[in-house]
Amino acid sequence: MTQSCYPVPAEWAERALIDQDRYAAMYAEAATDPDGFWAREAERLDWVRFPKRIKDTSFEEADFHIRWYEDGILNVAENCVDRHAAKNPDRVAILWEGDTPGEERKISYGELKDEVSRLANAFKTAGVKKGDRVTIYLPMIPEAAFAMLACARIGAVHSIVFAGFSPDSLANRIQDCGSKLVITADEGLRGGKRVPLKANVDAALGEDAGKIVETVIVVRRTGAEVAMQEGRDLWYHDVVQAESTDCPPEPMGAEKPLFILYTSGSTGKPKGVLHTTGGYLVWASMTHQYVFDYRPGEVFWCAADVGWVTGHSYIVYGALANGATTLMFEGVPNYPDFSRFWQIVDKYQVTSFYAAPTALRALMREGDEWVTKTSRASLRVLGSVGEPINPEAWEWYYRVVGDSRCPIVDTWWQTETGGHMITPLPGATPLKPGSASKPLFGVMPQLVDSEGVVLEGATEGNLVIADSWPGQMRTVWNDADRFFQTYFTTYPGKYFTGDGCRRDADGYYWITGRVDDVINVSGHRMGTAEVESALVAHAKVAEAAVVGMPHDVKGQGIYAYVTLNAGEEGDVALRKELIQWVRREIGPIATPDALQFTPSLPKTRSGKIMRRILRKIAENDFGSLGDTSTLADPGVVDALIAGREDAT
Ligand code: 6R9
Repeated sequence: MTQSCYPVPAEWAERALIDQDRYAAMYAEAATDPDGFWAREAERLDWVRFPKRIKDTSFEEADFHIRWYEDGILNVAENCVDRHAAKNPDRVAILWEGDTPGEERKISYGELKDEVSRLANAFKTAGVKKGDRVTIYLPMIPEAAFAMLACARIGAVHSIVFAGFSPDSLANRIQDCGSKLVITADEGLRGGKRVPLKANVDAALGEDAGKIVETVIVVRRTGAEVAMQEGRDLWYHDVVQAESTDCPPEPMGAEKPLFILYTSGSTGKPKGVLHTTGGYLVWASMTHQYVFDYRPGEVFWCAADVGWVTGHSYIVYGALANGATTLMFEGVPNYPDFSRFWQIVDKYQVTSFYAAPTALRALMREGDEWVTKTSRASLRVLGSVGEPINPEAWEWYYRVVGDSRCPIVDTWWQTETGGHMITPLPGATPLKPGSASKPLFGVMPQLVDSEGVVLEGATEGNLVIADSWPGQMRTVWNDADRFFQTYFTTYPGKYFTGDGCRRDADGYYWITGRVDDVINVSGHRMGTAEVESALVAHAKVAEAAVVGMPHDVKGQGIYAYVTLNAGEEGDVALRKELIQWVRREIGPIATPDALQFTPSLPKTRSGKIMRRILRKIAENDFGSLGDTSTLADPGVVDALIAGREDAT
């Protein structure tokens, strides 16, 4: 296979913060003198007390602990807001572009400080104290960032639930972390469509979650009429109006929780990934600066949603810690037409643009003209995140969007890692389309075989990280045991990422995708077990197995195999009903792309479903089903193949 490689352009090597030599020197220093390296990187933040203890970590079972900057004291909102407001009060912190073209807001650092302080005071008035949890269920409006920073300001722990999740998913997340306050909007607006957020909150609080939540603050976004429950629900504009803009930031220990973000794993129940204060912010700030080669004054646009980790680390925390102007877009790439992204780039003179391959593939198939009719001359760096980017989409991004001028940083990382881990640096790394390339400072990737043997040189295996880095998650909320079991027992002494990976002869890493029961739909993680439990919750379903299938735009689609209860008939109407059912239970992102009824599932004699076979059939690849002799009933395979064509 021939493979293209783009050298670092000379002008980039010259002007970039980090060139090839500097990358090598910094990588070596972080490995040999982590305390020295990370103490220096910590200087990028303002500390109430600068830490003396820097790295204190062990992945070994007997002595398992992850602590960074433990004796340091700081406040995240102070670092993301106040220190910039003091120096540059008029600099724009947030540029907001609404769903409808022409709707916009500009919030300066000075204004941001007032907004965040008022809301922080309103949280306090509502009884929120240091360490309490607040659930944020908001669309992409500046109030989402205000709410995050207001929590950070008073030491409350936020848990953002993506506004596309269902009332049930919201209720589960509220209950798991015990939020006493929920902040939401009357409705969301995406691509001209309204999302009934307040009504979803009401539904979520109907049952057990309703016993925990004391206050619901509602932002007026569309002006729709919504039910307000006396004694519980308050309008945002009423509560903040009554509050002062003076709210001293709470001094926080570096290892105190900053936020919880739920993410899918191999089991049915999403995990509450916990990030803490000091290490996370150093990591978010450092990666934002180096990976996008960010310079003050530039306009940075991360097109993710704040409901995902990418939005947390790069729309809000990393960008604002660096005093950047961050762009927040409420809408979608194809509304009102396929040119929207690039029109926004021109309108705000965006310098860095960061998006998921799924969005690029969706735009790519609409033709180049939507892109080429815009200028995009302001762009310097392009970023990709969330899933492997196929070389075809990479080349299109590079040639058509970036006019063969802008380096592409293909950033591999996870909710668990807090920020970028393996990625090119624009002034240091020759680019290979489809490869996330090289590890960042302090990141020690290894490839291991299924026995845990470390593989050297050009090879392929399971991706593990051999030592801790500051942005690493600290625990699963309320379940330290699950944290250890999930990430540190498969390959003892190492963090297991759940991803497969290839390393080429130049030491470049190529992520091949998940090796566990997680599928990546449009850059969003979905646990197959979550979809399965939603399906079996339907009265007519006996059993379900869900696998990923290749999908042109989404990367992976969701393929469900369903066995019905005796006497039920799997017809077109029921297929539709089940697909809608999953959508309602979890949210639109979990909507199955294909659903096949089958009299039984392929199981081993010990009752384990052989997903390998189900994946092959979903891929329409019947020739290489592998060994089927261990199946309890090998005949099931023929039935599955016969039923394949009725699946969609
Ligand atoms: C940031 C984010 C994490 C999973 C991860 C991997 C996949 C993310 C990628 C990538 C190939 C990249 N992934 N970035 N695969 N190349 N540049 O997406 O976090 O939602 O937790 O997903 O996404 O499989 O394990 P999260």
